[in-house]
Amino acid sequence: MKPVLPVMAAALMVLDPAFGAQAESRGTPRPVIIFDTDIGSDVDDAGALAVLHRLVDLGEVELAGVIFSSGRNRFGVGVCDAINTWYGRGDLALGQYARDDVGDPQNLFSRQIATATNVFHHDVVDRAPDLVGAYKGMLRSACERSVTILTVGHPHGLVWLMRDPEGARLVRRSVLRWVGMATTPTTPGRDWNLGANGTGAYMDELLSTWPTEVYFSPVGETVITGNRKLPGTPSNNPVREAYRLWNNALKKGRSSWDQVAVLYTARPHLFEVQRGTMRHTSGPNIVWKPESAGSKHSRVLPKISESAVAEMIEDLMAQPPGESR
Ligand SMILES: [Ca+2]
Repeated sequence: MKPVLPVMAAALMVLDPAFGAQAESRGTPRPVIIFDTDIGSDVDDAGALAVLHRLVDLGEVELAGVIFSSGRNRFGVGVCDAINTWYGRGDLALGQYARDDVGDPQNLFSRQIATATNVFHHDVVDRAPDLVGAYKGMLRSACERSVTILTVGHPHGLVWLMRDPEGARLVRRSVLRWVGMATTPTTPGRDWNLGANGTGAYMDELLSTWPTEVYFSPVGETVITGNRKLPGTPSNNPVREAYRLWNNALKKGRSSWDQVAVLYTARPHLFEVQRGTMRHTSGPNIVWKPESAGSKHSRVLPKISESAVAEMIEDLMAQPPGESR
């Protein structure tokens, strides 16, 4: 997890000793994000981590650490380390799911990037600490109710965290909200993140025990990014390489579900919030019930056009690391 540019990395360290202690000039606390991803199944996770790092560069969020949630292709954590290193944050805390009951085993870019340590100058290939311990370490360092847990993959790690007595205490103390990328079908439908690849077995427990407000972000399928400005970035940018390897997305572009969820955490004024209830029905299927009284669930929908969202995401994905503008 070594930083590739140690001097730049030191200059970029904007994290306080206690995450969340720093505030923006207008007095609003800067969101402290734990990014939980199933990177590898799709490439929008790579774009989302890029957007997140840029938002840290711009001073809009803090990033406490990265969790890789799939147990079936262990190279995803190495891709996370490569991207963190590209952005000068190669020493960022990492966690990884230790079991293999959840996840997508297919390999489209993870192994290629994770093992190319000579190209991307990272040092984690396929091993990181267990995610429960990693989550607890990040939450211990955080101020009260300062943390946004942002899941852009299967969120079963939150179940394991809540089953751990100290983990549950830390969630109640430190976590402000959970933002999750998930579809919100009004008749029962299959969902990749909350239902598929073994995750459905955890959803009843998670949705009934999770103690904070939850914001589900369903938009992104028709927000196409990765094919306009990202191709102009250096060939040793691991995000560019992920898009090149994933079904030639560097030319074709790819949906941006995960980047839209990131955008909500930093720029909520661009989104409309609708109250409702998410329920797991059976197997990989979930259903969204709008306007449920007393619910802690909401869904977030961009108020600006999809083309404007795509342009904003493409800019953030393609801007060079470390520049504040
Ligand atoms: Ca994802």
